[in-house]
Amino acid sequence: MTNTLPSVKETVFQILRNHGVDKVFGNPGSNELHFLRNFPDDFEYILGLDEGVVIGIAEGYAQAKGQPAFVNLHSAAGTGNAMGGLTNARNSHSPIVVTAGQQARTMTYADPMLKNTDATMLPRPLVKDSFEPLSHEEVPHSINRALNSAMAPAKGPVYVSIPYDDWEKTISENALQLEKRRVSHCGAPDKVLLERISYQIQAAKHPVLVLGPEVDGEGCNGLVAKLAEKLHAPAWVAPSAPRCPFPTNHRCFAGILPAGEAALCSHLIDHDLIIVIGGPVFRYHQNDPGTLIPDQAELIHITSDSDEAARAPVGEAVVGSIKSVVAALYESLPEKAAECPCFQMTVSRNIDDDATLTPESLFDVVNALTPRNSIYLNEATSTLATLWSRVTMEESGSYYFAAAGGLGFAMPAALGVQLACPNRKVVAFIGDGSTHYSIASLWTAAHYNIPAIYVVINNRGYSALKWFSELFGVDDEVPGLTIEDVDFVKISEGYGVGAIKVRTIKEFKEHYIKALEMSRPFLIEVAI
Ligand code: TZD
Repeated sequence: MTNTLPSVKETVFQILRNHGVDKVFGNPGSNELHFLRNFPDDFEYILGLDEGVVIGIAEGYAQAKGQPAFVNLHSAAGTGNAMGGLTNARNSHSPIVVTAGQQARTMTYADPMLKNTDATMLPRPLVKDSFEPLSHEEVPHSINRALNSAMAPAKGPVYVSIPYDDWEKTISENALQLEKRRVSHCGAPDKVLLERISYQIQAAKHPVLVLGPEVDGEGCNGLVAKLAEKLHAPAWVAPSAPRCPFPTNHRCFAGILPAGEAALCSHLIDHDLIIVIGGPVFRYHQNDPGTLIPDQAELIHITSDSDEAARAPVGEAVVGSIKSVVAALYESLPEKAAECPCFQMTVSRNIDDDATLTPESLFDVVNALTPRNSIYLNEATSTLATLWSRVTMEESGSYYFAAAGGLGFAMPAALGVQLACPNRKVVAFIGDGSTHYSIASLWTAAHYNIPAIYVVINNRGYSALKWFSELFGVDDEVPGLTIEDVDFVKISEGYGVGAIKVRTIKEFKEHYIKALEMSRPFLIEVAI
């Protein structure tokens, strides 16, 4: 028997240490103050000024670090503000534990202010699981379970609502066991299954790879590059991919697939076997009805996400560790005698000082000046294809994009990514429209001196929606797609982040080079 048992709070911090967590991303309210009181010295509290910022920072951190991010929000209202971010976090498989303070147990009967009614229901279906402990003794169990569940394949956010009068109470002795628990995931691919798939791949005349974000999440970029080379197969990035799963300067890199049925299928028309690894089949955006895959083609889907496999409309799925499956497949395949052809598109670049500033020339300059292992985020929505065709991304964890298309991701996620990767440069491209959704990220950047570079591409409106309006044939009829007269330099400086507005390539180069050398955040507004 232990004489003095620790408090719920002490035990929870021990559990967090055991999971490698040393940061709490949050925005507090009265329900959270008991948790934050006497905050331990070996933890850092990162304040976001609204919950969209908090969840975005946590998402960037969790993805880049590959470890759980721990979030503390204020009851139902704080959770509500975080929901847009949770749509992205769920789709990007980000392991985030979102805690929210509940009113005191002794008071919830009266429906007081800031009670989180039906707390476990509120964040669904945007979380993998959701708990509200029935007693204070259960709090450490719920947090431990949430951490383990968030990290279990397929990873994702998990929610825990905690009454604030639980934190200072004493745990039950058995909860001490939680402080040293560990859950590991493994699983070798089944031999017979592997042989069959390998045989099918070897029999294909023109295989093609389609790679999703999980390849990057598992750090298998190099492995799939070797697989593509061995197969002499072009490697496409899956439509709407929120991460970069393949080195974009590799001879097998074919580009990013369009996000509509017909257009996507037309890119795969010459292939008899489509091997999809680490992503859904397929994540479309625009309604472009068509055949799913070419008539003569078969499809093999390798994923760790059983739901992804269950809902795919075509092909055979293998659910398991994509790293193990791809490694085993690679080993099983024979080398080809001939040299692997080059599938890369060539682009003509323009980085002359006198050239006009366009998304193309902007990305060309960025590509020429930025260190190779840098990390990019993109939320300048009409420039996505341009970035993919012009910017070299070689290493794992080089690119992040809002996985559900919810704007307000890149401003805060850039900070989380930079916190997780202090030795890599982080550059976030944000459209002038998107910048507003999590603009208060600038305060966190300044306050904690997180040296991300923001490039605000200001085309005075919602260009991507203008493109969609043309696609839908409604371009003369839609209001609200133009935004004028916003001064991002003033806004940025108001939050404490230095900023400059540029109009020419020459000016951009000058200030971008300076920003790359800085050890503090900086914002460059680019008038396009
Ligand atoms: N609100 C949220 C939270 N997410 C969204 N995706 C949208 C609204 C709708 N939306 C898009 O899907 S793209 C876009 C909006 C408003 C325009 C973004 O404008 P921008 O970039 O200036 O950031 P572009 O390059 O001008 O499109």
